[in-house]
Amino acid sequence: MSADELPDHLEVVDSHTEGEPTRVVVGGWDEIAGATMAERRDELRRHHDALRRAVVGEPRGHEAVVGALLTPPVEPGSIAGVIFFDNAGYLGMCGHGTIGVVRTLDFLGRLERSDAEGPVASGAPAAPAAPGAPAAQFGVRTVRLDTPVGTVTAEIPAGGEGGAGGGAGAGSALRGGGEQEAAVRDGWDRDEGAVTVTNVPARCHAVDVTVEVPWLGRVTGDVAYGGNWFFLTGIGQLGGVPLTRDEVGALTAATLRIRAALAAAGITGDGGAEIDHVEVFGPPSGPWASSRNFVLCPGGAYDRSPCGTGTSAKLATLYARGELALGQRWCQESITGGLFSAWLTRDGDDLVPHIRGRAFVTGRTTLLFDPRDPFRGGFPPPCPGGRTPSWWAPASWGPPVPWRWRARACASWCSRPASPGAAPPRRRWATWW
Ligand code: PYC
Repeated sequence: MSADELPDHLEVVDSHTEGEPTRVVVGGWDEIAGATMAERRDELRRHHDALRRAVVGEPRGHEAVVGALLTPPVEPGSIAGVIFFDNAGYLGMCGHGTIGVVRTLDFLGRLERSDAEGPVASGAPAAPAAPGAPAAQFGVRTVRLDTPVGTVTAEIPAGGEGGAGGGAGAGSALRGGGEQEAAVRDGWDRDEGAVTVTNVPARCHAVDVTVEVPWLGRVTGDVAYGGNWFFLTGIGQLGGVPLTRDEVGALTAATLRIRAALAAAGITGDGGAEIDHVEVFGPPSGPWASSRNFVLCPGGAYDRSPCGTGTSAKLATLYARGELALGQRWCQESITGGLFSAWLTRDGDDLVPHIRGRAFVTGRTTLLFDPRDPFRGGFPPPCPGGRTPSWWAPASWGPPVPWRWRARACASWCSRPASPGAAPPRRRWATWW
């Protein structure tokens, strides 16, 4: 599909989950061909990629937005299929996005409808026992969603009002101001507005993998899967940069270098899968959390939430190291202060992560695609290599990155086919610099 074939308009609902935005397409997008969710994702990638860029990319979106396209389900008992996408491409799974989708469906009243229709939600398995589970009187609706990497389950309290479009009411801990702060620090995850996702199984692929990274030196971390592939390392490996939001530029620069070095060294997940997320962990900002993280996403943006698939991968590495027991709660804080509460259960040989967090609907919008608009199909995201000027790097990382090194990294990042008539990527970025 080219930008010329975009629809006139699309209906979307925007939300954020612990700070990270999700844009769910709820109308105007035709059904995608394919018998499985993986086939539908591939169909989207091959023939409808202009829609992805138009929905999440600038000028309508921005680098952090994750889009979600709903499809009919492919598995019995599921209410829908969902394909997640971002500024760089398509995600296997997305934890914050699933919480956003479920909150959005609740906001639209579609969970009630599926309850009433019977087989959809009622076919779902019983909720797993959870540390800090919501109070029983709220009741729990369980819904299943099919993704390209498997079916996930989400629980949302019936009548939960905390994060829905109607806002917070009496009894909610999400009232803002001092009360919100108290809730965040004192059992916020028991709030009736929180959504719990039971993710696809997570696994630790390799521990203590060392890679040589330009200007950082040797960096050691673990490789794990939580619905996407991650390299997980400690902030101590990054030459003294603090794990704070003020240092997002330096953290982005460092993690981009780590990711490029992993690819150059041939370090992958199972079957040569690309490691497209890098996670850095450090101490939390207070006793309410177990750890704080910074997560580099595939398109070079950082996750404003603690990253659901990244937290799942973290649980698998902690378990592999004997540092987390089944059912033990891990509270992951993000660089922005967003929080996920998480724990593992076992299903046969599978380690199953559970992630609980809150989403808030922020808008309900009709996106318009004016045929006269030259940017109606968006434009490609800026090259992440272009987001790492050398002045972001602390002096301890060594001399400024030479132009030629950056040009090489950009050229490999920008290997996507250029649109007809566009300058070749390398020349484009070289000109930009
Ligand atoms: O929450 O899994 C997640 C996620 C992946 C990328 C952005 N968020």
